[in-house]
Amino acid sequence: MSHDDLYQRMADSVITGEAETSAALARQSLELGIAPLESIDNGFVKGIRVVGDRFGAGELFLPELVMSAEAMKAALAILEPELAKSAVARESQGSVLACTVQGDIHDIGKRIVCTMLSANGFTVVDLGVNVKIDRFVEEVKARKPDIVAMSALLTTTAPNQGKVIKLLQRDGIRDQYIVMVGGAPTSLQWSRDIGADGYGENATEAVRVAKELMARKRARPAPQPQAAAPVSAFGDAAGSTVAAVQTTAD
Ligand code: B12
Repeated sequence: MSHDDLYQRMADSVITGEAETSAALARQSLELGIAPLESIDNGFVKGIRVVGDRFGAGELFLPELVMSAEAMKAALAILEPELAKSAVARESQGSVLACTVQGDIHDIGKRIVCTMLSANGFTVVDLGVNVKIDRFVEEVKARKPDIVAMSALLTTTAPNQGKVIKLLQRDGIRDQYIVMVGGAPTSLQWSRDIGADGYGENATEAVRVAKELMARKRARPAPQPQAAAPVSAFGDAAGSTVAAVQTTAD
């Protein structure tokens, strides 16, 4: 079977919501030496996008959406540990505090982003999904990450990314953090409109943008005392794992 055929079968397994098949295909791809992110992007994500479009068009309903999401997650359960393993021990690239914003329970894409950031040397703390705006701001203040990363998949919840930024501005600490946003309803223009520093269309872009913004931050003159919190405050500087602090907030 060619790689393209395999990718097509991966997409089909998500479309039909066959979790066991998705997991088996994920395993097969690893045996064939295919990079996990290739399988995710060329196979499984293509399938879940088709499902999303059909759901949006009223051709599929919530139970089917849920089954497809389960199939996607079954594949990721096999692939994510391999993604994380691709990490090369190196100096930490910086610390990231991530969440899916209040009102939103989508986390598949955010998890891929967090895993990829971690695999690329960032120390990531993922607060999970549906994280209340106020709580997230409090966590930012307490943990003082280099990067604040917010995911939103619903047009109704994407504005919560902007609300977090507004609260950081209100408290006079906005400039201490790099703010990155992503998720299907967001865009580069959206990130600019709400005053974020960066946007990533996918996990590869998220890593590229995060590294670029960190390089800019490091090139800046001496930061304010609060912003100078050491990355090691987040734990292991190798940053090889994503610390899932809490998976679901109220
Ligand atoms: C799977 C899915 C679900 C699953 C989620 C499972 C889970 N654990 O995540 C379930 C079944 C639970 C679900 C529920 C719902 N869903 Co839904 N869902 C989807 C679907 C099909 C795929 C999302 C996904 O996982 N994509 C694959 C990943 C890899 O892509 P991604 O999330 O976009 O992430 C990538 C990038 O965006 C980026 N990225 C993501 N986050 C971040 C963050 C940062 C900082 C950066 C830099 C980058 C970045 O990198 C990621 C990796 O490449 C989308 C359709 C779509 N096209 O998005 C609908 C979709 C998002 N859902 C939709 C809806 C309506 C709902 C429900 C309201 C349905 C309902 N009636 O209950 C509920 C929402 C409940 C809630 N309060 O959140 C709509 C939203 C419509 C809108 N305009 O707002 C969509 C668009 C479907 C549609 N076409 O109508 N859903």
